[in-house]
Amino acid sequence: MKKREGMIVKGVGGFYYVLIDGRIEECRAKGRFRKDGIVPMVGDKVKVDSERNLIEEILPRKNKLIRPPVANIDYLGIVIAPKNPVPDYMLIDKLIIYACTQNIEPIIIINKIDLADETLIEEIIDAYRGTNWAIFPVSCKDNRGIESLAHAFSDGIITLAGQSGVGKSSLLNTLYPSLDLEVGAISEKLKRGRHTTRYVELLSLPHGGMIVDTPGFSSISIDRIDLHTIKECYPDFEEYKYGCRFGLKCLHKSEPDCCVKDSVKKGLISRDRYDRYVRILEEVKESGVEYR
Ligand SMILES: Nc1nc2c(ncn2[C@@H]2O[C@H](COP(=O)(O)OP(=O)(O)O)[C@@H](O)[C@H]2O)c(=O)[nH]1
Ligand SMILES: [Mg+2]
Ligand SMILES: [Zn+2]
Repeated sequence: MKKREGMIVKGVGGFYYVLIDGRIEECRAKGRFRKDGIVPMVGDKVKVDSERNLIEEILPRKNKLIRPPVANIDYLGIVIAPKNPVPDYMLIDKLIIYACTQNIEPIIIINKIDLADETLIEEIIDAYRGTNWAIFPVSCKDNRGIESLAHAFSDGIITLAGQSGVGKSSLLNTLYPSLDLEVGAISEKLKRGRHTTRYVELLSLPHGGMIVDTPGFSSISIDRIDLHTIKECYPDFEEYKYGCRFGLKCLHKSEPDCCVKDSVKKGLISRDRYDRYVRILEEVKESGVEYR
């Protein structure tokens, strides 16, 4: 029996559309899955019996998101606008933490650069420079930066997240013009109601890479994350953490002789990023989850 490997790009009414060798094949899942409680997801890498168009096996998942319901996401495009709306930095930092804990690489996308002057954009870049993650200033209005952004995830699957109004739908339309999503003031809720028959789909882009055809979360709760895990999501602290008196046990919060705190004082780590880090630790602690 001939088995080939592919990826589910869409699932509708019991049919799965599997991308195999550059072609999309309509498949069903083998009956056994239902008995075992296995539900194939968009993004799943699968083995297909191509004579019977049957999904025989789902390969281990790297991660599994709920909103949007997609597996094996490689990149989270965190969309920010310099203004209209002003950045919600707490949300941005929480999205970053969420991405890291799911084994997803954050890509910071500053959209609407046509609306702001250099200094405002530099301010946002500065806050995240120390993380070494890719930061892309773009504009859906004049297409600046779009090409380089598209290249950044040409080896994987990306999904977009960020505040309402930052331009997630516009960005999707810019990257994949035939998608033609509604843009503007219509609330996400209203939209969802109207598009009850729409299913999440992975779109293949001309530069390579795939994008989830609907924006993901615009809010996030990270209550259930261990405080030390949160700490690990700050590559901007990385270089300094070995200098703390309590070594790797240091949360960089109220411990004495903390090299991370000293580095904030010296201006080597963004003060705002650090202050928000402490607020996030407090919030998570208040939610009642104890740390080790
Ligand atoms: N000036 C400017 N406006 C933009 C840009 N991208 C999106 N917009 C506008 O911002 C508003 C919100 O965009 P939308 O894509 O619906 O944001 P979403 O809520 O994140 O999906 C719309 O009025 C868009 O036309 C951009 O690059 N520049
Ligand atoms: Mg939208
Ligand atoms: Zn420390």
